[in-house]
Amino acid sequence: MSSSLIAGIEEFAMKPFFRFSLFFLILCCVSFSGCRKTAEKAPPKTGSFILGFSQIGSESAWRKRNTRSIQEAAAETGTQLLFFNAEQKQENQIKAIRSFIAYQVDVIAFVPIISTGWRHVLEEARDAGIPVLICDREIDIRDENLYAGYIGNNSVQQGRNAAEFLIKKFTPEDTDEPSKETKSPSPHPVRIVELSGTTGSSVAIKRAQGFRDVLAEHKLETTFPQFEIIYSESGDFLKSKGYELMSRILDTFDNINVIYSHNDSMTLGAIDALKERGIQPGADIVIVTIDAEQAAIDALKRGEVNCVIECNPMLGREIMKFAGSLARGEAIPRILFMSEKVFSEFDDLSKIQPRGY
Ligand code: GYE
Repeated sequence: MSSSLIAGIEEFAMKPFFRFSLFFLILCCVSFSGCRKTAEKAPPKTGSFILGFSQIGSESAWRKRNTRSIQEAAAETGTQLLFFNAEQKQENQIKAIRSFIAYQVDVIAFVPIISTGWRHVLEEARDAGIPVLICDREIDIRDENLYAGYIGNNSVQQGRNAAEFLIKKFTPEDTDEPSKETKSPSPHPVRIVELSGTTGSSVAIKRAQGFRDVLAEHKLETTFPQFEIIYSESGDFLKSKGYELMSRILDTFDNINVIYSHNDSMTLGAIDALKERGIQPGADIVIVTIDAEQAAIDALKRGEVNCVIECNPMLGREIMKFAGSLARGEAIPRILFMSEKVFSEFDDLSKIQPRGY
């Protein structure tokens, strides 16, 4: 093993959660040293393969369920899983991918915390003949041949679904039933604040884009209701930052009609900030949130949230299936979007199954 690689491993192995891996990695390299792979490495014989997986962290209940889904699927399929938690740092992901290359895994899979900065390490994986699977979040890269495929969520559609709910929510129902209250159209635009996800992540970028696309399309079609995004800032998908951000927004802006939050963790923090000020979430301010954690569904049932857009964390089985194909040298689809639902106050909420996260 080259001295620079050992130096690299020693450097990150001094990190608390990588210390164990240095021992494990050296142990494995010694035991596997005789089976060095080259760029033309032969796919493993039938049976188990070795998958190196770099996970972002544990920032939300959604992420923790995503991690469990991957670990459960590896156990179910007998896949040898090298799993590294990057604790929200891209540099830790890059180091983990380099250690997977050094260990000569059969397949690498990772959730790119942000969409840029991956070209060099993906070129190293290509040169080592190791296929790469992108999971959950997407990357922005010129040479798309540097990865085999993407499994995850359609974040643009999630943003579109959020805006489509708001248009339905704020458009008066024409009704011929005198008993039904007809909403009197307000002359003012609906004022929206957006709690955005991690800056630079494909999920935050695309959830924002899909949301804005639908509002812009709506504006072209009709003059009412109009929507205005008065403020947007990242809460990094964290409950604590959702609380802090919403507190600051409430101190700064009046007349907020809607909170559009890129994930439930930030939403739950924002709800705490609203309640501290005597503001009734879901009534005084309409709330649309993404993920569909149990806590958000429970808030929907209490009327504290108005719409929950599902983002499916259960990627494990598809990841193992596609990684197995790659390990055998077989092609996989370039993109696999998971199926996702929308839950809102317009639905029969009693039919929602327990979420499991
Ligand atoms: O919405 C959020 C997590 O990448 C789709 O990341 C995922 C997002 C999810 O922190 O809860």
